[in-house]
Parts: sequence; C-alpha cells; structure tokens
Amino acid sequence: MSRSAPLPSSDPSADSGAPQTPVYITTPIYYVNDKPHIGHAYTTIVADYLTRAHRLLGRPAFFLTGTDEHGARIAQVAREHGIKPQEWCDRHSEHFRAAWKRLDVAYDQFIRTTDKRHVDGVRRMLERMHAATVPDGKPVIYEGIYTGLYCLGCEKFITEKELVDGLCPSHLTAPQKLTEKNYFFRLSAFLPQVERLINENSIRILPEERRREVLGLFKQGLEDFSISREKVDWGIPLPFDPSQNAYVWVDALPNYITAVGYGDDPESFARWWTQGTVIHLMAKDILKFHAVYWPAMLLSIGEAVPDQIFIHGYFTVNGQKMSKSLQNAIDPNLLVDRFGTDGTRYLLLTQFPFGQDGDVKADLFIRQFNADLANDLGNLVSRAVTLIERHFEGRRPPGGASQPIDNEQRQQAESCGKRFAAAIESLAPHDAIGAGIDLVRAANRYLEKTQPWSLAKENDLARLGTVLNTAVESIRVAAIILSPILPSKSRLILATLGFTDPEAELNRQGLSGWDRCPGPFHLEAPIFPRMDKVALPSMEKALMSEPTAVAGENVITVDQFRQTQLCTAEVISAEKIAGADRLLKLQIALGEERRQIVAGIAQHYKPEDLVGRTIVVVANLQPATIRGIASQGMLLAASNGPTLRLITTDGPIDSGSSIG
Ligand code: ME8
Repeated sequence: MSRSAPLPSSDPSADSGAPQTPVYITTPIYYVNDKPHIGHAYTTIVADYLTRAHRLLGRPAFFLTGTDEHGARIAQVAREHGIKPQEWCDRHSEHFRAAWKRLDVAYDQFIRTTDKRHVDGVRRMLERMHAATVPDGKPVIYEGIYTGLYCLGCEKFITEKELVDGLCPSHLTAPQKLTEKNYFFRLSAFLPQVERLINENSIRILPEERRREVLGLFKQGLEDFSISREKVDWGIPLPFDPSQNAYVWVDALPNYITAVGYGDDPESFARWWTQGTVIHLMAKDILKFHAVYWPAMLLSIGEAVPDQIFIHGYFTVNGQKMSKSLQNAIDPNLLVDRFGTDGTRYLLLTQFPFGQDGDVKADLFIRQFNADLANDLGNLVSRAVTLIERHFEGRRPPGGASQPIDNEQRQQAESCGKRFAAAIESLAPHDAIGAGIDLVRAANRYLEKTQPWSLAKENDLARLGTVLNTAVESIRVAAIILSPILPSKSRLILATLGFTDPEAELNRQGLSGWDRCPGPFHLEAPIFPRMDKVALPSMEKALMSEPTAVAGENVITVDQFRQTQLCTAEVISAEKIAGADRLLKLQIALGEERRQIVAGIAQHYKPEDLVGRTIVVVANLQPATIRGIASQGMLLAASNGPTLRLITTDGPIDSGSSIG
C-alpha cells in the first residue's frame, strides 16, 4: 500500500510527533427533572464532535457529561410522584444516558452529583474554602441571614426587578420568599481577579458578544452569594455545619473537577484540569455561574481556572423557547427514529452557526437530509464506486497522467483538511463540518465536469481510472473529516473504499500518513437512502416529546406501530344484538383460536353477508365489555361520513396471518 500525506495538519506539532496539550471538554450536567430534548442533545453532540475531532488531530481528549441531581426542585418533583429523590434521579439520569447511547455520544465519563466520589470531592472543596481567607485576612465563607425571592425552576434567588407580573419570566411561576441562615461566599474579594482573567483572555469567553455581556456584569455590580440552604434536605451537608446543605450550584459546578480526580487522583487531575486545555460548553442561561462564580470558587481554593467557556445559541421552536410546559420540546430519540443516529447528529449541528441562536424548523429536516446526505454525499459515493465496480471489477484503477483539473481536486481535498483543522482550533464545529461537505460538493462538481460516464462509454479506461482515483481520494478525505459528525457512516464509507479496519484507520491520530484507498471497492447499499416526504402537515408535531393529539397529525414511531398486532380473521358467524341497532356480535377464527368481537357495523353490513369473509382485526387489544357482551378485539374498517367498508385482503389467505 502506498502512503500519502494528503492532510497536513494546521498544527505543526501534529506532524512532528511532539506531545500535544490534552483537551478536557465538558457539557453542563443536566437537571433530572426533565427528559432530554434537542437543546441538551445539541451541547452534548458538539462536545462529542469536538472530542472526536481533537483525537483525529492527534490530541488527547477527555469528554465529561452527566446529570445534576440535588436540590429543592428535584426533591419536590420526586415527592409529587410519590417516590424517593434517589429513585427519581436513577430513573431520569438513565433517560440521558439512553439518549446519548442512541446518538453515539462517546463520553469518557458520565458524572452524577449523587455519586459518592463527587459528594466526597464537594465536601473536600468546601472544607478548603472554609479554611481559606482573602488577602485582608477575612474568611472566604461567612455566616449571614438571607431574605429573598427564590425561583425553584431556576434554583436561584431572583430580584423584584427580574419578575414579570410577579412571576419568574423563565418559568412563569411565583417565586418563594425565603428567610434563613445561610453561609455566604465572599465573591467581592475575587471579582477584580476574575475580571482581569477574562479581560486578558486567560479565561476566554466565546463568542465575543457573550464576553462583553459578562464584562458588563462586573460593571453592574455582583453580590456575595449564599452557598447553603437550611431547609433543603436533598443535597450535600456542609462539612462544617451539617444542619445546612450545599446550594445546588455549589454542588454542581465542582463536577468538572471531581470527575477528573480533584483530591483523590492527583495525576489525572494535573493532566486534565491543571495542565489540560479546559473547554466548558453551554448555552447562555448559565453563563454567569460559569464565567464568574466558578472561577472565583476555584481561585478561593487555589486551583486553576477554565481556559475557555463557549456559549452556544439557543434553540427555539417556531420562535418559542423549548419547554416542558409549552409541550414543544423536540425529543432527540424521535429524530433518531426518523433520520438515524448520524443523520440526527448532522441535522442538529448544522442548523445554525455555533454560537448563534436559531429557530428550529423541523419541517426542513427532510429537505436538508435529502440534499446534503442522500444527494451530495450518498450519491457521490455511489457514483464513483459503482463505476469502479462496473469498469474495473471493483479494483483500484491503474493511475494515469493527471490533468490540471485532477490536481485542483486534490488540492481542494488538502485545503478542506486544513480548513477542518483550523475550524476545530477556533471552536467552529459548523465550519469544520462545512469543510467536509464542501469537499463532497467539489467532488460532485469534479465528476460533472470530467464526465466519467462518457469516458466509460468511449472506453477511455486510462482517463476514467485517473478521474475515479481522484474522486475516491476526495471521498476518503471527506469521510475522515466528517467522521466526528458521522461516526458510523464514515466507517461504512471507508469500508466501501476497501479499508478492512476503518476503526483502526480513524484511530491513527493525526491527519497525516494515511493510506490511499486500497480497494476492493464495493457498495452494498446506499449510504444514506433518500427519505420520502412523509404525508404530515407538520414534521414538528411528530417530534415533540409529548405530542398533542390532533386528528390526522399525530404520529407514532415504527416501534410503536409494531406494538399493534394486526392479523387476518375469518368470520364464522354474525348476529344482531338486541336493543343495539349499530352493533353486531361476531364469532371469528384467528387460525386455531376462536374469539368473539362486538363491532359497530350493523348499519352497513347484514350478518349473513359477513359469514366466511376474511377481515382484519387488532389482536392484542385489552378485552372490553360492550353492552354487557365481551369483545376480544376490534375489526378494521375505513369510514368516510356515511360510508363504511371493511378492510379485507385482496385474495384468499389463512386466518391468523399477521399483517405488517
Ligand atoms: O442548567 N437550546 O441544567 P439544564 C440549546 N444543571 N441548548 C439548550 C436549550 C436550548 N433550548 N435548553 C437547554 C442546568 N440547553 C444545570 C447546569 S452545570 C454545572 C449545571 C442545554 O438541564 C444548554 O447546554 O437546565 C444549557 O446550558 C443546558 O442545556 C441547561 O441544562
């Protein structure tokens, strides 16, 4: 196999073999009072994408996600459901893990704030904070009385000014008035240092408008914050006063350090936290906690602050915030049912540039899936590989003389590789994915211009071989740089190009030193089969986690449909039911089994017309009693106003045959 170096990295150290700084990538830990929606999925897939991309560029990476499980709100939700908070957390944390599994999210660790290791780590941090003093000798933690308005939904105190008509604007609920003894964190003592670190980009906040927003907070003034709660019993007791539990944010933020060994694994902690490049990803809702409180907490215990905080945009659906109460949260599992794992990852990450807000129009998903994945990428692979199979028996075509257009296409592949690497460095996943798709489109244009179909007709096999070799090399590079977003389809494409161990190919680390496509080339089935436009007025309705049932618009998944067992049945006898002029009582056979059903078809069919006919019934319906008569199933009929017609088969078939 010949070696080539088609993808020089933008980072020279990748090629020199010098060790690279490890990257530590985190998502927020999600509250377990909700099920995962595409907002959570977005942050998590971006983190997964960046982790895979950094590894591809030869850099060690660690990816952390998890769930935030303590606090008054979780305790309240569990109480409302009549179960213990821990049981609630176990169940709901699992929803997140299950969703990430379906989305092929390969985290290195899934942390739960109820993990013993995390609890021990938080107590360790609080002990150190409690023992610490600020430069003028005052303690970092002090006791005080807090009176304020507390929003359970936000798990934070809110001011009168923030209320709209007396309600929290995010949750539309009235806050509680709380007065209690609390411990406070002397934030004021750390503000100048945190502001300086942000100003000099030691803590880099991206995008720029978010950095300005945070710097604006320092100007408005920020107050010391309370770190404990007296009346909340679902939390971590303060080591220096067990009558109080840690405030949920003081418990949640340190997950980033407890996960990598704060206080119990110095080697791992130094590698990922102290010496690594720490990148926190999140949306704007929790910026203040991460950009101000968290660095101040870390400074108070003498630990390193995060390097980068990236604030991505907010998904809205038809202009509205996604929320449980509005029933407009799109369930990522339903997207996977429809578009597959890689398709969903691609659609979510390409909705809008990383950092910008965006309104999701799920109705456009099918169009984009077909355009980018089925047409551009899928067709490119199938065109090139099919021609190689047809004209070179699937073997790698012999190389011929290159023309300028071939060299241009090779350069295109090289520059897309560089663009990918540069986009990853500058935290622009949207552009990094764009580099892969642009290469695919360039390769399609190259085929349009070089017309391999005509070359085949003219039997110009030398030129045909050069064109196809050039095309498959571009496909190879595109598959590599798209692999962080399309993990399994990229491997499938590499296998189609003849790589026997695509996984090993992608695990080489670093973009140089790749093998050319070895062949044999073989396309088993389309990489991304085109998706039919489903006959739905609104795709969005179909994707909501709790769909509102609107006749004709309600949608179920294939799996849900399969839960309904339909089968053929033969009508053995039929009779009217006295006093019920719409009902007939039927005795039916489902293979060997006999059943009785009651059907509302008396005004459309005479009993004698039904005997001997094959009908379709729902066989796994819970038995019901209708007008005092047992009914063990339901027959299917089509109706339209006054007309009703039985559903039947278009030829003879045994009763009890399954329908699907
Ligand atoms: O805030 N669009 O958890 P959370 C995009 N437990 N991203 C969205 C989104 C949307 N509409 N909605 C949510 C918490 N997200 C705390 C975090 S961290 C120490 C503690 C994503 O379940 C986005 O990443 O409310 C946002 O920051 C996060 O979910 C909030 O998740």
